[in-house]
Amino acid sequence: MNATALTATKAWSRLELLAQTIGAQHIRDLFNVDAHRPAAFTCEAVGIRLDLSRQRITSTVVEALYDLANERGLAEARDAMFAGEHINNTENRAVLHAALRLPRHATLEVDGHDVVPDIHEVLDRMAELVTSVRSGAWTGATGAPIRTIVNIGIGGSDLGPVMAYEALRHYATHDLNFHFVSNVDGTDIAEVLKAIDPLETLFIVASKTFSTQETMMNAQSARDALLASLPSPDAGAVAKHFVAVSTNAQRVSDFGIDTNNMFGFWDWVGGRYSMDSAIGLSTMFAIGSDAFRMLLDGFHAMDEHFKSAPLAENLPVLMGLVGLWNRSLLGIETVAVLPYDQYLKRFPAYLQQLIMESNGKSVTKDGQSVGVHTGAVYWGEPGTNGQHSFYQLLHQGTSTIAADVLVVAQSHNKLGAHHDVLVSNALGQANVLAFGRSVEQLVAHNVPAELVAHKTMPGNRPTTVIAVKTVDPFTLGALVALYEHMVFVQGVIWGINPFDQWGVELGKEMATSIAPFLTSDDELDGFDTATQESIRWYRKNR
Ligand code: G6Q
Repeated sequence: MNATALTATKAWSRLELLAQTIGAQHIRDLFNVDAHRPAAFTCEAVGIRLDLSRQRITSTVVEALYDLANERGLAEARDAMFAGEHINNTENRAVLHAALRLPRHATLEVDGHDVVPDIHEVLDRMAELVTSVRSGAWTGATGAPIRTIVNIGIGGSDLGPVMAYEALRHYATHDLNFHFVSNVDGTDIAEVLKAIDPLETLFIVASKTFSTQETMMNAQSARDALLASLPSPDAGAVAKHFVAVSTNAQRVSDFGIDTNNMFGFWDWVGGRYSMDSAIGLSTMFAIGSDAFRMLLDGFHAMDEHFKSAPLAENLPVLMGLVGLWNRSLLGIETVAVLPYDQYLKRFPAYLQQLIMESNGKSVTKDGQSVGVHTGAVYWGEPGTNGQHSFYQLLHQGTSTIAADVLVVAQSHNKLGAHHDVLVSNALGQANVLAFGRSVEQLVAHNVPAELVAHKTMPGNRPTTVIAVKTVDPFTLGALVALYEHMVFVQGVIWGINPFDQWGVELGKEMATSIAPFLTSDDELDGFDTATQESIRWYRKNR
């Protein structure tokens, strides 16, 4: 990484000037000057069409962003990641989620050891388990076949599995039911336990560390429910109804899970980058091992694209740089993720963690202040539902919110005109977000004078349209990898470490220190007065 402060680079000064000129122009005017923007700012690779024409950019801006990428050593940093260097400096770890999707014949040495055979050994064992359960060969403690899969995990051990299950439901077997439990709120597991028969259920305890409070409490409650439902005591029941995805064999075995049914991954896979590791076991149960391989192939194809495509055609680079332009130079704080595909309904939630836990940092890798705004707030809801909810603020609120509009050409559910109407909504919204409606246009349409101000749409909301042919395993893999590498690009330019998450630790420590005081009468002197009062209120009302 180039050690020069970001703001001291030549490209940065140039971009600051461009932000005041081009960045201040209306997208409408940019199109008036150049109607061929869609051709100039649309790129297609790995089945994904990325249209950046409705962004406040020109080729001059993009050139300056490439210069910035070069000055910040983007290509070198990317190569260092793929080579397994310990780029996660605060945890002294390699960052190799891309290794998880390497084909069987590839080789990749990490700290002197080829990891590809290890990765495929786990994938093969996962596939064997899936076949055994789906075929009915694996039975529960009473000999009943498994009809339900419950994934118990949180954060990176939950959001990817949930998102992928929803996204690929069209490809999922109907012979199994799926549930996902994450919250330490007992309601989460309780409602699932009401809906299932533990004797026909396989619980996947997905926890890299096998020590996460939420996951372990939920796993224990699930184990209690299983034991309570047994017709007679059975010391081997837990092993027949629980498997683990973890790196911690001792804890897995202490829980009662047969370590032959433990599926491992490695410290170079971060939680939020792990949906394509063994953490994806529930996904494999749903779609089968062949389709899971297609998912991995989609990830891998995007990895290869990111590694080899020139800057001007490189989707993650373009998306990363334009996102950084919006955030750090135009001051746009948030991005709404708007998938116009019901199967992608959990994609915004997935991206929230991927992007915000990765780039929600304010110091560089060497502990200096970044000096500019970093990680944008990502949030969203599926297309038309959002239109009847928060789009009002997107269109006429006082904040400028950027948007990623996801459009799919072919629906898996061809039902009359539904899909054409859905797509017309996506394109209509992208149009209004970018171009708005001016006073002149309204007057020309004879809008009553007293309503003109109310109906004026400022537009000029930077909007990216990401289009794919259909949501299949390969495309989903490519789409997730696109965002993963976008995050990386931005992290490199900002000079931060996207692969640690120290910000979440202190809250966990505080919760642990508060817990014993909620159920005792101990003095609260060690806490601030606000926490003291809250604890007193809880003691009285619990
Ligand atoms: C993700 C984070 C975090 C993690 C969860 C679950 O990048 O590290 O969300 O995935 O805290 O951790 P375990 O898998 O260890 O239970």
